[in-house]
Amino acid sequence: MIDLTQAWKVVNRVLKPERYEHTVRVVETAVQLAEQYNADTHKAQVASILHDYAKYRDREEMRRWIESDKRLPKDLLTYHHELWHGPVGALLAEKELGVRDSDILSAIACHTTGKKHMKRLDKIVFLADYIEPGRKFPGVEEVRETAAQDLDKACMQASRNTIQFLLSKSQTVYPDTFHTYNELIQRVKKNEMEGKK
Ligand code: DGI
Ligand code: FE
Ligand code: FE
Repeated sequence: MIDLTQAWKVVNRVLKPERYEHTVRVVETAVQLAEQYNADTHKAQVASILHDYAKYRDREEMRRWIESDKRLPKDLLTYHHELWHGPVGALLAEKELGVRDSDILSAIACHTTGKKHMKRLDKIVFLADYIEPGRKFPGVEEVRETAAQDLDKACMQASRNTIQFLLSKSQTVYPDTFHTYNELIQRVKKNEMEGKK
């Protein structure tokens, strides 16, 4: 499997400088979250270094990968192409870079939208991409504060903010984005109810 030095070299080659800088901040944030929430810091590094690996792939190439690889959900094609780089990035990390670890591939694949039943590493990369210090989304400061306390709640807030943003622009929302929010808001409410008992 690719080592960290090789992974950094690869993304340094394929990403524009500002996207590479974003990646550096995502990795720093992901490592902090992994330490805080007892996740595998090595896997968190590999997944976050590679999370935007396919960001600058040609759109038609990504379309062909989605059409031809049976593991990729076809419904992606009917949603915004901005959503394609995660799932395609995971596929290409496996094919081109030899990444075999299913936790890492999953975290790369779902970093933009989240999904149902996210594992700890999925949440860490999803959240690190949202709260890295260069992000200026409305409401991001609240999510940063929550991230210090409650991983599920912070991911819920990130997906809620993204959905609100997309609705305010009359954009479509990919089902996995809703699944992330729905599952986590239920869990957060349940935890808060139990906390009051
Ligand atoms: O690749 P990055 O820019 O670092 O961040 P990202 O992978 O989270 O992609 C962010 C973009 O994806 C952002 O403009 C919001 C958009 N997005 C997230 N979920 C959805 C979505 N866009 C649509 N149309 N539908 C979604 O469900
Ligand atoms: Fe991304
Ligand atoms: Fe990113």
